[in-house]
Amino acid sequence: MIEHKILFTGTVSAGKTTAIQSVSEIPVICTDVLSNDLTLGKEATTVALDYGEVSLGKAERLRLYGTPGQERFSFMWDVLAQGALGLVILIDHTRPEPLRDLSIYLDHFRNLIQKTACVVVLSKMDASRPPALETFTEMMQKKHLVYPVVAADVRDKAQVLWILDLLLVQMEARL
Ligand SMILES: Nc1nc2c(ncn2[C@@H]2O[C@H](COP(=O)(O)OP(=O)(O)O)[C@@H](O)[C@H]2O)c(=O)[nH]1
Ligand SMILES: [Mg+2]
Repeated sequence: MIEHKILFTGTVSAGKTTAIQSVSEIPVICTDVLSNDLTLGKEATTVALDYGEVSLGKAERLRLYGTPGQERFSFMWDVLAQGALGLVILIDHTRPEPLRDLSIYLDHFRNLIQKTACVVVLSKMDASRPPALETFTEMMQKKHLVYPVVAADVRDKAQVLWILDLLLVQMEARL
């Protein structure tokens, strides 16, 4: 059995826990706690990690880890990044500065991304509302990071499998 560790990161409420729950074949281990931080706009937030698993055929399994969103838990980001073979960055497009959000994760995980694979996912996106998807791609090109940027609804299992496929294609290209 070949196993790959995949890490989901990104802003609070972008859908990290949801994405892992959408595809996991085991009950997701989730460390959400009730939050007293009303600015987050939701009652529960992840403080340590999420964990789920999905198998690809008989010989391969992905171990899916989700980071906490809040930057004050960023010490966990580095712990969780160890040994990861790919990174999914989820950006909630409805937040005030989604480009700035993306920049924070790209900068923080730059070493991991350059050694492995990355997909940027814009969640909750309404295509009529700026910034356009191309703006995110252009920002990454300026940082010399050439990775797919897609809009997706991670509540949908098929779309999360597609995101994982976009990562696996890059991983295979590196072998
Ligand atoms: N419209 C939309 N809502 C989403 C999407 N992903 C997650 N949500 C909702 O956003 C909320 C926060 O999701 P959650 O997975 O807890 O975010 P996390 O903080 O990144 O783990 C939940 O109510 C989800 O149902 C998405 O792709 N589109
Ligand atoms: Mg979460």
